[in-house]
Amino acid sequence: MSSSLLFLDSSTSTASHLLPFSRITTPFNGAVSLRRSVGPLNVRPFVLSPLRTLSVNSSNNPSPVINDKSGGEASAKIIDGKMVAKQIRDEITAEVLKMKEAIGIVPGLAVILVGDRKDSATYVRNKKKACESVGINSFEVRLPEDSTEQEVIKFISEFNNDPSVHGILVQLPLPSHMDEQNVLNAVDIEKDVDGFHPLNIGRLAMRGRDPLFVPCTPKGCIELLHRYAVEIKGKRAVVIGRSNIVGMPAALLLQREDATVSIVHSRTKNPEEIIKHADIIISAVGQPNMVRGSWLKPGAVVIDVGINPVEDANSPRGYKLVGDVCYEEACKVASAVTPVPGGVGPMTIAMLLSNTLSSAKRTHNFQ
Ligand code: NAP
Ligand code: L37
Repeated sequence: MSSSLLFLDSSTSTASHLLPFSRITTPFNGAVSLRRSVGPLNVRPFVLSPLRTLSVNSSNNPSPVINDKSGGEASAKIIDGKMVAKQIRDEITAEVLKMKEAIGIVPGLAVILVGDRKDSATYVRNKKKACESVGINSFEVRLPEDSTEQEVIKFISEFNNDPSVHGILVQLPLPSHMDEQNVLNAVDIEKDVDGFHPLNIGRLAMRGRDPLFVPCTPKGCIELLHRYAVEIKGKRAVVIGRSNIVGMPAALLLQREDATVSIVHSRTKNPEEIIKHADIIISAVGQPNMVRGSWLKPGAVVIDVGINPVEDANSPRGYKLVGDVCYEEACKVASAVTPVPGGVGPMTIAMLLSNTLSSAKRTHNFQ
């Protein structure tokens, strides 16, 4: 079976930035978490909003700006994942450079892509580009659809033993003839930057334990809530979807942040009744515009993970991407909403870079 080791990119950025965020250490063993205060958020006065208004702590950096793309009556704030992700990448760029200069180590991320799903190929390409932009080395293995599980595991083992690789990501979904569990179990837990190893997920679920890595998409959702100063503690949160890669870890994370969490899935009866009580909604379903404005509690904060292509004759690609939540309607009811694209997607990639950097730091005991 042929396989190709496609690239090794060792470019590093020399840019040094004024850092917009105060860095704090998360409970997750030193994983980089970048928080800033945001505000004021200009919430509608009649809406009981979960958003707290905090003062901006840096005048030379824009606060995550609140654009109103929806016109008319809409009043929700737009949670700008694209902009926040850029700020995080700038911070990571500076940290990567600092580490290289201090100890000569450059973090490395290996990505394994099996088959030729177009969406997966796009995300992997974006991950490679993001690595380049912050100076992280990237390694990519592309394997044909009909590869065997053993072939995938062979590459994982090589990356497990390669000291220049600090993070290994197997892009999901794998072809249906492979046992996902066998493949994910083969990733060294110390390099499991996707956080999908059962040991990492198990630790995420247990009180008093910390995973080495938190899955990138849910971590990106929580990071957006933090950066927009959305209080989570004591709030009612609903996660729509219970997949291993998004819904389930998102619910665990919200619970760790002291939200009261309900999970809605395909067998839930009357989902709108449950969703209507939520202060915070994270939707990861994969159904375009499923969540209607009338399902939302006024002032709720909506994090829309869904990425759904729908036909669009006006787009050069012939389709456009929409979320799980009807954006125009949500903008009229919610206090803050993530757009699709430009919301959670770019944060997923930023969190992957953050996990890779913290892995390299942990391995080399570099603060
Ligand atoms: P998935 O594995 O297909 O899981 C979908 C979940 O939604 C399942 O738990 C399913 O319930 C539930 N569901 C399906 N139809 C439903 C309905 N009508 N009502 C309530 N729940 C329903 O999908 P995923 O991997 O979690 O991805 C979900 C979406 O997020 C997709 O659009 C994907 O493209 C997107 N995504 C985005 C990012 C990002 O970075 N923005 C990252 C990953 C995924 P059951 O468990 O009962 O089947
Ligand atoms: N870490 N992420 C990890 N591991 C996996 O196995 N499947 C998977 C995964 N998912 C993933 O990478 N999702 C994802 C989805 C969207 C983007 C990035 C990653 C993204 O960049 N979305 C852009 C739009 C991209 C486009 O135009 O096609 C956005 O703005 O939402």
